[in-house]
This record gives sequence, structure tokens and C-alpha cells, in this order.
Amino acid sequence: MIATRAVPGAHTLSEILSQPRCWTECLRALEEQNQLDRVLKQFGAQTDWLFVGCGSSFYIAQVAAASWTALTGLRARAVPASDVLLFPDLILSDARPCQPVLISRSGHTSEVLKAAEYLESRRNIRTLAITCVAGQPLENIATDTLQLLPADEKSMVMTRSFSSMVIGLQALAAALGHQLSFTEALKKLSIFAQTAFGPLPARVRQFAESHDFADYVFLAQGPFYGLANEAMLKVKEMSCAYAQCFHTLEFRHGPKAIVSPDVLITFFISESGYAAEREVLEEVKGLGGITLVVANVADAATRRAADFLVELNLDVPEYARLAAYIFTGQLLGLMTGLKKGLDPDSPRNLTRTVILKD
Ligand code: F1P
Repeated sequence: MIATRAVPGAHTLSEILSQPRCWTECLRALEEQNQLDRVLKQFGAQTDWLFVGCGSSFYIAQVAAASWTALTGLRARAVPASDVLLFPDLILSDARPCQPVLISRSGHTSEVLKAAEYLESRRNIRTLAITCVAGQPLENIATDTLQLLPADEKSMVMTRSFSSMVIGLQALAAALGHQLSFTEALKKLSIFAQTAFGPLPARVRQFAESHDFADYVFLAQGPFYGLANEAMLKVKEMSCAYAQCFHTLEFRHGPKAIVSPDVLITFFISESGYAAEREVLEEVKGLGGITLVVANVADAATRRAADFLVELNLDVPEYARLAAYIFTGQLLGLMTGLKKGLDPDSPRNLTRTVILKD
């Protein structure tokens, strides 16, 4: 029998492309299984929220915390699970209790499990988990768990599980903040994104194949910063390339020394901070940088300064667009890895879940 050879990156590509459909399925699962109401009955009175994860799930935490405050008006922070274990007194205070949300695609990452055990058993704090795999240890430790099972992946790196958990947590925030129109916008996003994403895989492949960069920089502000971190991680994981992330306006304060035609500088431009972020884009272009811009709507100045422009044109509020911004970063990591002859489905040195020996 002839063994069929796996096509490099095939799982990752199909998982990236499946995102709009997957978001619809996840929102349906939350609604039909009454998951949001159930969770809010238990945790809905909390005023301070703490989002916890590792790797991509930590970056979900950053996007979720920003969205949480915007949609509910409540305080929310993001921390890596390791900080809960190593510096708990910087995070937890008896005087000001917080509600932890533990984020993990696998529900099996050691640091997340240890953080959950520490919070539940040692600090007597009830935890909420969100995961994409049923029956994993996290579910047994946490008080309650949101499950987004359609978002699990075959590949090692997180793509649709990232964007789906962002959307799942935004749906929870919208329910808590009684933002019915935002919930509707999340549903519409799937439809609009399908159109916006259509030509992108071919465009990003062509761009990756025709350029060689020594370094990749991702810039964003506010709720977009977690997305820039995640794009940086995608490029590192899938293409084993050097990649960095900064707040857009922070780039002027030293990092801009690295601008050169060997560095791709990607801007995730927000609507709220558009003018200030575009000024940095123009400055970087003036210094001779190669620029990739993801914006919802681009003006003439942005068009002039962008070597590669992704205009999303999504007719939903700014926070409901966040998940769609990651698509280009995922494709850039995938296409760059394929160009280098790597298999982005199983990057070197990585495992799907980091399980530590005791
Ligand atoms: C988190 C994570 C991934 C990363 C790697 C190891 O996993 O750090 O983000 O890509 O493969 O695991 P999880 O806790 O969300 O399952």
C-alpha cells in the first residue's frame, strides 16, 4: 500500500479558512446550549475580571479583557497563568476580589491547570474556564466551563480556536452588559468576513513568495494589541522567523531604529486611534520600511504609505471586528513557513499542549 503524504500546512490552511463558519457554529453552540445564561447566573455579579492563559490563549486574554471593559464597563485584566503561580500577590487581593476566566484550547496546559487548582483550592476562588475540547482536566477543576467544541483544531498552532474564543468571550461580555446589538453584530461578522477574506489567501501567498524578510514587526494599540501579539506568535511558530510586537506609538521610542527594507512592519490600524497610528505608518514609510496595513477603511494617506493593504470594510462596530484582524497574520505565518519549505501543521520544537512533569 502506498502511504499518502500529508500536504504541508493543509490542516492549518483549512482551519484558517473555516473561521467565519466556525464563529457561527460557536455562537450557535453557546445559544442553543444556554451556556451564556448558565454562566452569568453564577458569575454575573462579579465586578473585577481576570483573564488567564498561556501562549495564544494569553493573547486571547488580552483581547478579551479590553473587550470586557468596553462592553460591560467593568475592570478587567489579562495575565499569563505563570504569573498567577509565581506572583499571586501582584494579581489577587482579598480586599478587591476578582473573577478568573481560565482560557485553554486543550483544557490540559499544565500552568493553566495549576493556576486553576491554586485559585479554587488554595484561595477558595471559583473559576470559569473556556475550552475547545470536552472532558479535559481543566473542566474538572473549574467551577464551570464554556465549551466551543467546533473550534478545536488538528494542527498544532491555534488559529480558529483563537478567534472563536475571542468571539465567545465577547458574546459573554455582551450578554453581561446587555448589549444586544453587539451580539447581533458578532453574528453578522461571520457573513461580512467571508467576503472580506475571499481574495486574501492568494494575495498573501504571492506577497510572501516575492519577499524575503529578516524580521517581522507587528504594531497595534488598545484592544488590537493582543491581536498584534498573536500575529507575531503565528509568524514565529509557523515560519520560525524573528518577529516582534510593540504598541504602535511606542515604536517611535527606540524600536524604529530597526526600520529597513529587510523588515516587514505590519500595522493593525484602529478606528479610534486612526490619525495617530497613521502618522507612525507614514513616518515608517518615510524611513524606508516595507509596510503591511490592516484597516477597516483606509484613507488616501494610508493607501500611499502601505506596500500591502488589507481593507476589511466590515459594517460592524469596532470591537466586533477584532477577530477578523488576525486572519492576515495567520496567513502571513502560514505562507512564509510554506515558502521556507516548513510544515506549519507541526512546527519544530512545539507540542500542541505544554504538559510539564511535576
Ligand atoms: C496554549 C499553547 C498554544 C501554543 C502551543 C502550546 O495552549 O501555548 O498557544 O501554540 O502549541 O500551547 P492551550 O492552553 O490554549 O491549549
